[in-house]
Formats: sequence, structure tokens, C-alpha cells
Amino acid sequence: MRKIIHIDMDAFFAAVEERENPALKSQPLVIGGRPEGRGVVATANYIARTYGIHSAMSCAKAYRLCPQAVFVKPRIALYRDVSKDMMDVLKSFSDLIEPLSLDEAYLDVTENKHGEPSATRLATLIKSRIVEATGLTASAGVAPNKFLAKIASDMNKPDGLTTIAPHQIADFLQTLSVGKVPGVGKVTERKMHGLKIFTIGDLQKCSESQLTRDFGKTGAWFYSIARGVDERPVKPHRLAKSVGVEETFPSDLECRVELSEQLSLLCTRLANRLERKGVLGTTYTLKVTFNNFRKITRSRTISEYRSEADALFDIYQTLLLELGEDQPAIRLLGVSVSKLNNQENQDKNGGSSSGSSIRTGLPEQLELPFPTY
Ligand code: TTP
Ligand code: MG
Repeated sequence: MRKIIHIDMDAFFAAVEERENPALKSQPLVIGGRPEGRGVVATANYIARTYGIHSAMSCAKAYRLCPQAVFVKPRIALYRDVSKDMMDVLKSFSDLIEPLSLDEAYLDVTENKHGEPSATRLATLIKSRIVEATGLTASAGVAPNKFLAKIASDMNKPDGLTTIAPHQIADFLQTLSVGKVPGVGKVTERKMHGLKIFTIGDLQKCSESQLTRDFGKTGAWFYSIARGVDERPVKPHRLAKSVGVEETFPSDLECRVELSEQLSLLCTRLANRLERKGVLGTTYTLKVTFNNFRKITRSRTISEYRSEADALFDIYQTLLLELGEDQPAIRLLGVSVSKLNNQENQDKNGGSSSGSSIRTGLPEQLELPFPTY
């Protein structure tokens, strides 16, 4: 039986800003775009959440819900530094750490550097070490696997510590809403409700073949977690070498204006992804598939990090224009950034080798047994 801890910092970006400026602590605080702009909320402190504000909501809506809120632009470089301090604390407990984002990680503490048999006691210690190192609180979930540990860490936020011991799993699952399961988004939740599956207890009554029929490959995953089984190991080295987005268009793009528009949308998505992952890079690659299926890539390395959508657009638009006028219509466009700024790997690679890559932390979708996590 493994002992897994999931750590998730509380209102992370907002908590860092409050630490830097304690006057913000007593006010509703939104980290994201301008209230009058078209941006979205990255996160909000717990006071702002009482007004219904949450991540990914438009800033315009957040403003309507709480006009007196303070809106602060994210400072990703700062959050990365705090994240590193937090991850360093985790490393002092176990080498088996899997970061999921800047503020979240799994630890396998079955064997740990403190020789402590109680994972709950370890989680208490980890939480207080994080406060010492960062001045911020985290919530912890303790369980025999990743799926349960992640649910547990979310149960008593902020500053929570929840343990689901092996003998508690069956009861815990009976009444757990399916919407709480990592991987069940709004669409799947609605579909499950349509099938009269509201709790994991309901899910347990479905056969594996029924779930596979209704939910495809993810059905097998649902069958297994309904029984509290999740064998996924904590993977300590999840390295991404690049961050990118691409789009295959419903109809091929011929005209420059259309191409610029689509490129601009891709650059906005790329900027968001870079921000979410908290990484920056110096090599910018444009990928194009023409309607005759010829594929090309064009790259440019520059000495500075660019992460704003507009700046990214200028780079990729230049690469696109350099292809010349005389090209077939375009079926697919992709933009990516590589040579990412990961200190750990730069250290290993001497700082500049082409293999330089980053432990981004965020889940690589393809590695997971279900598509929507
Ligand atoms: P979360 O851990 O999901 O949220 P949180 O730490 O702000 O709040 P909680 O106490 O509920 O854990 O995400 C961590 C950070 O990632 C968050 O502070 C901001 C960023 N983020 C985005 O930029 N966009 C998003 O849609 C989400 C969900 C998070
Ligand atoms: Mg968090």
C-alpha cells in the first residue's frame, strides 16, 4: 500500500501578491487581466471568491460581480521563484515528486527522507515547512493513491489537511459526487447525470463494458477509480521540451487576412499556455501543413524571452511572411516555443545545449489514462 501526498498551494498567485503587499489581504483580489479588458481571471483570493469570482472567468464578469475588487496583473517570474522554494521543501522529504503545475505536486512518501511512517504527520510537517520557506499556506491530501490524494487536498481548503485512510475509502467513495473526480469536466458530469450517475456509489453499479460503451477509453478509468483503485505511479521526471498549440482548420486558409487572424488567435492561446505553465523560451517555431499535405517548420531563436501574445504574433507573422506569396492554401498552423528556461535542466546541460528542457509541472495530457484531466 503506497502513501501519497498531494500538495496544493492556497489561492497561489493571489497569496503571493498578498505576501508582497499585505494591504491586499483584507480586500477582494483578482489576479488576471484588466477589469475593462478582454482577459480572464487567473485566480482570486478567498474574499473575492465569496462574490462568485473564479479562475477562467472573464475579468469583465468578475468586475460586474465585485466592482470594488483590486485587479492585479500576474507576475509569473515571481510565482516561479516562490514555486521553486515550495518544490525545494518537497524535495527535502522525498525524491519521488511529480509537479503538476507551479503550485501543485504529488509526493510518494512510502519511503521518505525522514523515516516517518505516518504520512499524515509528514503532511503536517511539510505544510509548516512550506510556511517557513514561503510565508504561504498549502493544503494537503493524504491517501493510498494519486486520485484520492488530489481529491483530499481540495476538501478543506485553505490550509487544510485531509487524510483518506485505506479503511475509509469505501464509505468516502459512496457519497462522493462524480463532479469531484479529476478528469470529469462539466460535459462528462452532465452526461453522467443524464445516466443517473451522481455519486461514485452510482458509478460502482455500472459494469466496465457499460462504462466503456458510454465513455470510451475513459470508461475503464472510471470503473477502476470507482473501486478506489489508481495504480498510476508518482512520476518524478515529467519533462517537456516545448510548449505549443496548433489548429487544423475546417477549410483551408488562402487569404493573408484570414491567416493573420488565425495566427493571432493561436498566439493568444500560446501566451496563455506559457503563462499557465510558468515557462519562457527563446526558440520560436512555426509549423505549417499545406493543403497538399506538404509540411514545413521555420524557427527563430532570439536572445530575449517573449510571452505576450502581440510579441509572439510579430515573430510568427515574420516567419509566415518569409515563406513567400507563392504557396498553396494552408491546412494546419502550429506555433511553439522551445529552449525553455528551466534552471535545473540548464544546470545539467551546461545552460545552452539544444536538449535544454523544463520540468513544466503541468500534466502532459497524452501520458494520462484519460483525455480531459
Ligand atoms: P489552482 O491551484 O487551481 O488555484 P489556486 O491556487 O489559485 O486556488 P486554490 O486555493 O483553490 O488551490 O491554480 C494555481 C494557480 O494557477 C492559480 O493561483 C493561478 C493559476 N491558474 C491560472 O492562471 N488559470 C486557471 O484557469 C487556473 C485554474 C489556475
Ligand atoms: Mg492551488
